[in-house]
Amino acid sequence: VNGEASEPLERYFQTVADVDAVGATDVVMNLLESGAPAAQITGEVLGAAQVRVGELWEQGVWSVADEHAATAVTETALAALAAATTRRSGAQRHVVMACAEGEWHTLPARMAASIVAASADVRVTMLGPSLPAGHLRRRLGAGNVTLLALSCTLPTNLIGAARSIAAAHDAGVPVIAGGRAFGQTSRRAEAIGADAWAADGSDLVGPVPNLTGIDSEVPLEALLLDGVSDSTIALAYDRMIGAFPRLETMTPFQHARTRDDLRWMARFTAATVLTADVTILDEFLSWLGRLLADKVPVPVLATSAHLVADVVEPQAPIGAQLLHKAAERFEERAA
Ligand code: B12
Repeated sequence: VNGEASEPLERYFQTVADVDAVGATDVVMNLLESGAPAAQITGEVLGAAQVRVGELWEQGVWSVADEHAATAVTETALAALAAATTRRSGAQRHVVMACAEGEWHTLPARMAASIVAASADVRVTMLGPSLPAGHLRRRLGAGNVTLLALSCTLPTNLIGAARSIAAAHDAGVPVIAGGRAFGQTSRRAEAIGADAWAADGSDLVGPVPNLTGIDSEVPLEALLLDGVSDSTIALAYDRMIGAFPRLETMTPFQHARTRDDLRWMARFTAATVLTADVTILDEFLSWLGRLLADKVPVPVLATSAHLVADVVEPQAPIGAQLLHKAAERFEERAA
């Protein structure tokens, strides 16, 4: 796939944009027949196309419906690829793939799982979206599991991921964590007690990590910020309207969406408190700034982050400090 570079990606993306699942499957199967490894097709074609889908949604060019249709096409193409490459094996190793509680991005996990399933002697069980830790514990406790592969896409679901890791350790099963929420280094995964972090599904056929048995106790502040009450959000919201009276003219729908955004600020702060990794808040505020670029000016967004920090401070002083500082950095970056 490399070299003449993005050509297969462009061909594939066209089928996705046309919602042509048959064409998409053809592109993928042709690549496989011409000798491209499944992992490369998954990462550089299917995965790269999905990243582009996300960007088009983020820019408001594509609707949620366009994204759903595109994702359905990639799910079909991935299923065909997996069916063609999965090996029936003696299954020395049994990898259970699960998504953290709250996590509905299953396609990244499925991509990683299909890469593993293409190796001999590995069996993969895919447990799908948002799995409560108690039920994961029961499934892992049934025995005969070598490894839990834990996928997490949204950093706000790292709290659920921490619970999943504790459940696996309770069952004596080591955990390799992966997915977008963990970022580009092992730092966040280590912070929540994972035994290893991996960027790629192919790492799941490497050495099984030792079970460290470390369970990160989710800090109370993180839990309070993640479950921030409606009345706390309403307080920050009222102060925001007070500071920017012309926002009063927004539609009821816009008012509700704005409160949602304030809640996301508190929840991404929770993930930052949990992992002690401030890049979570930096990436989030940059993302929100891009998402709202033509609707909300940077100073308004920065001020609203400060207001959220103020209202959560009595319950979450560490988080409040982290959010204030991140709001300052956000404004500096934008200047
Ligand atoms: C499709 C999609 C959805 C679908 C998912 C359907 C499905 N069946 O999966 C739906 C509609 C459910 C969805 C919902 C949401 N989404 Co969404 N979604 C996407 C999109 C466009 C593609 C996801 C995908 O297929 N990725 C496939 C590849 C690209 O993922 P990957 O993480 O790189 O995975 C690779 C590796 O990380 C690795 N890997 C993954 N897991 C694991 C595990 C292990 C153990 C290992 C070793 C490796 C590994 O292997 C993969 C293959 O190489 C992404 C864009 C993106 N960049 O991912 C947005 C995106 C992730 N979503 C986003 C958002 C905001 C949301 C929502 C909050 C929207 C909303 N307001 O409701 C909700 C949240 C849902 C929830 N609570 O989980 C944002 C997140 C931004 C942020 N700040 O973090 C993104 C980035 C879009 C964007 N550009 O803004 N989404």
